Amino acid sequence: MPLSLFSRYEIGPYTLKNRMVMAPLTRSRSKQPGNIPTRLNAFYYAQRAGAGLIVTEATQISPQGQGYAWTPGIHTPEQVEGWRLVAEAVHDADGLIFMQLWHVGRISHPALQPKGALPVAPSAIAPSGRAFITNVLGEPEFVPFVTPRALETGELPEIVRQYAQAARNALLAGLDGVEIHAANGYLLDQFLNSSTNRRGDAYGGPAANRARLLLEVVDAVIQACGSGRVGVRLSPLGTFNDMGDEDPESLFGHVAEQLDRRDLAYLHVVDPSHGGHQAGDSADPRGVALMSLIRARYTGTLVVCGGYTRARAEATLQAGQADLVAFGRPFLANPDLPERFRAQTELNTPDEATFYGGGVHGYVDYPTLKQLHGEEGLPDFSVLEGA
Ligand code: 8OZ
Repeated sequence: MPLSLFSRYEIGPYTLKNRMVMAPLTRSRSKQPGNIPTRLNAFYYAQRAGAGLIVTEATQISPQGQGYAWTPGIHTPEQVEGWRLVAEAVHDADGLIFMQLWHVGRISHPALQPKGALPVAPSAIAPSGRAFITNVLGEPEFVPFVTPRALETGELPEIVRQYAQAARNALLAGLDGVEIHAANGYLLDQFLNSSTNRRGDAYGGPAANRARLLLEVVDAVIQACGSGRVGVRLSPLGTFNDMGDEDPESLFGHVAEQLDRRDLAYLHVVDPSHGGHQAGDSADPRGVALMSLIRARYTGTLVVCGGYTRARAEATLQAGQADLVAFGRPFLANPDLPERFRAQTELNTPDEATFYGGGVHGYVDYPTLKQLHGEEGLPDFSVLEGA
């Protein structure tokens, strides 16, 4: 059989049944108070266990790491128990699942921070745009970002320690590994990019300094989990969350080279030739060359993500430009995406209105092909309401 999305693939100690990764997707549906995963969340992930690998929604490593209402954490015993439901459900459905570890840095708001503190960042530079918080009535609200507080050099070891502890907690909950979120304008990406990092210490200035915090986190998490259970996600040229770098080729070339020395499970790159998060974002013309540079410098498993169709994913694998392809919105709306790709059949359309917050609707009620064709009944969602 020629290499395809449906060939097996080995990463670290695991064999993926296909080369389709479910991309990390924020859904803001954890139990309140406490940001705790639930049976409903477990059901959602288990529905998508046909992926070769699931990467969970971004999950905060600490209270300070939270930047959006209702996102789950992995820093309390209750959260570990909640994630255990998710891991067990995915494993029962023959899936593999890594947890994406997240500290948002400046993409937060005092309303979400312990004791109403300012969010933290490499430098005191406010992002443009708005934070997604809840008001005193617990209703969702968008409010302008504030200027964050620059972290002291002496605070960084504690953040590194929190990543390692979160990784241990993820394994304790039964997840198969972790992905360090260093993309999309959150804390580690804020350290990487020159537009958000104006530090004068060993963590600012030249690219090698700006990459230091990421590499310290990677090494600490490897110590906690073993390198074969650790992935890293980057978004070179990304503009989401008001990001930018003066010399992305040098920065991401250096990061790819450094990560290559660490025998990771994989490097996951948000394809810079795709454009950004928002519809209408245009592709950066430097994207294709930068992806080739990363592919050349990083010799391990490369996962790519960003607007891939089945056909483009197959072509990317055949051309040797990546080893695995991650799908976000297609997996969100099609729990049986691998089967649909195999059958080359129609896809459900994702409903943006139900992406963040809410319950069953727009979460676990996207039908499978078999349900659409009446070959299978719909689950009884009432048992999941309020679960
Ligand atoms: C969209 C909305 C909220 C969070 C990311 C974790 O961009 C996110 C995210 C995306 O990586």
